[in-house]
Amino acid sequence: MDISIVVPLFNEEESLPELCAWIKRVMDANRFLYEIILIDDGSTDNSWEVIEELRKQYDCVKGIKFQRNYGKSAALNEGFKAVLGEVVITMDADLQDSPDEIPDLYKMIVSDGYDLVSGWKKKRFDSTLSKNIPSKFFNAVTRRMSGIKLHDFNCGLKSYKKKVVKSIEVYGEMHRYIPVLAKWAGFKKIGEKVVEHRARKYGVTKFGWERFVNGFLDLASIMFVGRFGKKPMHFFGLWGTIAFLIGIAVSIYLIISKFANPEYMLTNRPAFFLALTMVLLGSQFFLAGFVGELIARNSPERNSYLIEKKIGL
Ligand SMILES: Nc1nc2c(ncn2[C@@H]2O[C@H](COP(=O)(O)OP(=O)(O)O)[C@@H](O)[C@H]2O)c(=O)[nH]1
Ligand SMILES: [Mg+2]
Repeated sequence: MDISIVVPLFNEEESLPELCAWIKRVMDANRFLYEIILIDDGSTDNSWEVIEELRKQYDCVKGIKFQRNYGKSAALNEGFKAVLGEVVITMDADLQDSPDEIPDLYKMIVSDGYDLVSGWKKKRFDSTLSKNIPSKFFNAVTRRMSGIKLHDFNCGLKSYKKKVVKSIEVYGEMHRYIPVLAKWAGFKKIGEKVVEHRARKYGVTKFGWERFVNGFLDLASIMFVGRFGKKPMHFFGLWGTIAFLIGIAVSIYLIISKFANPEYMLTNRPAFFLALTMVLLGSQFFLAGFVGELIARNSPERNSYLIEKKIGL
């Protein structure tokens, strides 16, 4: 199979028939062998009934229905487990992403050798204040933190080598950082393609302001887990040592100056509180590091590595 199209969705009953018909048109024109995996994430409208109808109509449509709403990341993760195609395309169900982009995204993976290609909604048809401006800021921060040069991390339209999606685990709200997850998993050839973005035709947007808070917390955990997940002490130990040493240095200075000026009250001096805080903070960091190490040591994941190739085994 050439292409698996993974579509996570939540309450998109009106868009689905149009989406599938359009995908089919594009795929047939290019003679691709393909499947469409629709993941209904506990929709409260008739999305699932629509998917069942579509299944009767097209053989290539497959569906997964969650008991309740788990979020876009969970849906993508389940979809990724099911895919059979050599190239995996994810797209939104709301017709804001155009299936006409699929052939080019496919080509970039198979001919140009990209591991992952992310769409870039250069011209965006969403509200400027609640989407476009926050999104620029969010992308700039993610670019800095991850070192990946993408303009639009959270574009729903992306293509992947099958190996990439089978190597990563998407949970929480991590769907925004799939390129970062891919990079941590060792896939470095990450590309970008300007894609057409369209105004929402049916239904309403499902992502409000909470996505900012959750989004940045997730970025923090992703960076931490990626870098220090298997060796937490390297993080806590370093900062613990720095804080502790600063605390000790200030304490020594205070003791010396107490001998020099015995009439000077220690507790009246700001440096005293600095020393106190730093020593305590340093010890706390160390404790957190040790606890982190204990947890990492007991984790079933502690020795799981992504092995690229084996020979003679
Ligand atoms: N699985 C799943 N998909 C969702 C959820 N919320 C939104 N989506 C899908 O994610 C895509 C993008 O959502 P949308 O509301 O259009 O976000 P926007 O384009 O950023 O305004 C659409 O296909 C939605 O159906 C959810 O909770 N679970
Ligand atoms: Mg949308």
